[in-house]
Formats: sequence, C-alpha cells, structure tokens
Amino acid sequence: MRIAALALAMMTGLGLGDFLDDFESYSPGEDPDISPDWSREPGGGYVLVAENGGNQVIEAFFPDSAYIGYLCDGADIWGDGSVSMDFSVTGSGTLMTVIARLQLFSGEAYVGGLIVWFQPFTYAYIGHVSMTGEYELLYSGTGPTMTPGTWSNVRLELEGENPVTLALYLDDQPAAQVQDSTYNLGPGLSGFALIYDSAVPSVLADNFEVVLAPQAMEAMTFGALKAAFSD
Ligand SMILES: [Ca+2]
Repeated sequence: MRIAALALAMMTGLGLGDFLDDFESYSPGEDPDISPDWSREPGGGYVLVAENGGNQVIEAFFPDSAYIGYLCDGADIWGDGSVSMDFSVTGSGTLMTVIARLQLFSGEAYVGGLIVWFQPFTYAYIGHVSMTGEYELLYSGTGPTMTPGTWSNVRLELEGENPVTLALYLDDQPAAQVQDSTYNLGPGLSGFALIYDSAVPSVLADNFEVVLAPQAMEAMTFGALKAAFSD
C-alpha cells in the first residue's frame, strides 16, 4: 500500500511540468481540439490554426455562438503558477481571457484578461465564473490601449489557498492584484475563452503557456511523500 502510494506520488511529481503551445505543430486549418492537449467547450464557436506572417496562430470563428472556450488537458491540473496567452483583437465589445483552477465538477474557475469595450480602450479584470457561467468581477480597472492588429500578452498568476492571491500582468506589467477568500478554488484545469457582445470581432491568439511555481511542485511532492509514509 505504501509502495503504491509512493509510486503514485513519484509519478505525480514527474508528471508536473510547464506547458507551452505555440500552435506551430499543427497544419493550417486544423482545430487544436484534434490534439489530446485541448478540449473545446461544446456549444461554443471554435478556433483554427492560421498563418500570420510566418507564424502560426489560432483564429476565432463564431458561427452561431458569441462564446469560445478551450480547456488545456495538456497542462493538467495545477494550483500555483501562471497561465498566459497572446491576443490580437479587431472589434469592440470583445472579451479575451485566460482561465485557471477550473473545477472539474462545479465548473467554477478564475479568469483574468481584457475587455475591449471601444477599441482601442480596454478594461483589465480578474474574475470568478460560476457554474452557471456568470462572471463576478473581483477587480476591474482601465487597461492599456489595444489598437486593431496589435498583440497583448495576458498573464494570470495564482498562489495559495484561503486566501488565493491572483495577479494580472499585461505585457509583463503588473495590472491588478486581488485576494480571494470567498471562493477559494483549489487546483484545477486552465484554458482560454473569448466572448463578444454585438459585432463579430476578428481575434487571433498564440502562445498559450502554463508555468508552475517551483515551490508548489516541491510542496506537493513532499506532501505526497509525507502522506505515503504516514499511517
Ligand atoms: Ca505561434
């Protein structure tokens, strides 16, 4: 029993790692959903890999939905670390977000990103999404200007539980930090989502990246080892 638990702890430790998808391994026109790394939320739109000046990106398509959501199975379940993505938006009334700590059973998650409300003006926000899909903003404030066709990097960092510290960085500049002790979501899946308000936007995205906090990996592995050896 102990040996099995130890083996599991070691495998879990080895399984933890950073994740990056720069979408270069796909053929243009493919949906990343074909890869085991990604799951597309049913009922929403989709993204397809596209050429963009010698670089492969993903392009959003909203055939009959104002929503697109993808979860990154390749990044697995994690708690402390950061999730980031590059976005390029043409069109007002567009929300782009990274998702973290999505709970498998309740569907709750933390989100962080930008709302282009009237291009080039944006709001930066950190929020919580309920199981019914309602957004509650934990922070919102003026974001950087985002002219059509330019790229912005959105990064959400998460640390701890009770409270959970959430920090938003835009192009590596600190944009917001909040502490949540209301929802206290533990480790979960990560991903990204796009939503638009009225006019269909043109959205490109690239470089979805998860970087785990090294101390979190040590803590989790050490905790698992302790659990393996305790009666
Ligand atoms: Ca790329």
